[in-house]
Amino acid sequence: MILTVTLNPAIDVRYEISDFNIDKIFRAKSFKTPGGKGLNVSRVLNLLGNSVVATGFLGGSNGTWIKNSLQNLNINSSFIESASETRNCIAILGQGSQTEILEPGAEISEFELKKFIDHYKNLLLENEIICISGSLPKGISGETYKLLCELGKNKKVILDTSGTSLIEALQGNPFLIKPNQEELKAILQTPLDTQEKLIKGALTLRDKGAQNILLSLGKNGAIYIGDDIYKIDIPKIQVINPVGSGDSSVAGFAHGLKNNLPIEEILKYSMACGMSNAMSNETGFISLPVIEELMKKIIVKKIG
Ligand code: TA6
Repeated sequence: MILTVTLNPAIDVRYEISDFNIDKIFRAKSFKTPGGKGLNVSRVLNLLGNSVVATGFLGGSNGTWIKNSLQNLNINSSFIESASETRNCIAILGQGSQTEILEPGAEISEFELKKFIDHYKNLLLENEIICISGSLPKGISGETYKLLCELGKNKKVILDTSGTSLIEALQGNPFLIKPNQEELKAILQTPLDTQEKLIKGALTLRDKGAQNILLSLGKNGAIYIGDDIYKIDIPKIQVINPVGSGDSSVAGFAHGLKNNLPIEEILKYSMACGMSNAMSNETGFISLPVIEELMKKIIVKKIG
């Protein structure tokens, strides 16, 4: 099975408001999904036919709602209960634009964290691929991600987080990190306006401990730095909802890894899942026929 870790899950509430603007009142229907990055990864992995177990913290009535929703989706969950309520995250989708409002999340006590670490050690015994995603809840430092990576050092740990949580976790030697261009720019505090600068910048994260790097470049595809360096070119698509595309691309990568595919195929899966999510209204959702079509149009070139 593949283990997904979401320490700061959320109920993702989506509003589709085509003429959204500030300073106005809108009446809109809400769509809810179990969210936080790792739960989007879980849902896409499940749609790709993988067995997944989702872990992290859940609390209060929002926590119960997420647990029940995962059960309805046939996704195994094994969360630690927190005394503090799980958050809501809001996404407002306009025409080709999105506004996100992300709550900070539950406060996790030292006791709850210790309980989780013991639980995680047990879950590691049964899972080879570990996807750790998202922000950290209050009460948990970046050191925690470093520890989770270290504990999983004999496994393949995919870590998708940003800022200081990412920097601190690099010493734990995650198998893969997946920053986007903006996140890399924020970390390095330098303009990254050429492919050469992007590769050089990403390589500094490898020097800090990441084993492999998938640098996403939005509509310009991605650069992968592993044993070799690859540029991935993607076809133009009509974006409907980009929320969860990064998470879907993590799921695509983990799926390829799980099935021992060659790296070129893994990268194609990763991109196709991200794009399929962006082409759908739903967050953390993919369509298998769409993926099949997209895979034919993605070009993976070895550039170094
Ligand atoms: O990637 C989109 C999304 O996963 C939403 O589902 C929302 O829950 C949010 O990001 C959470 O991100 P965070 O970085 O705060 O954990």
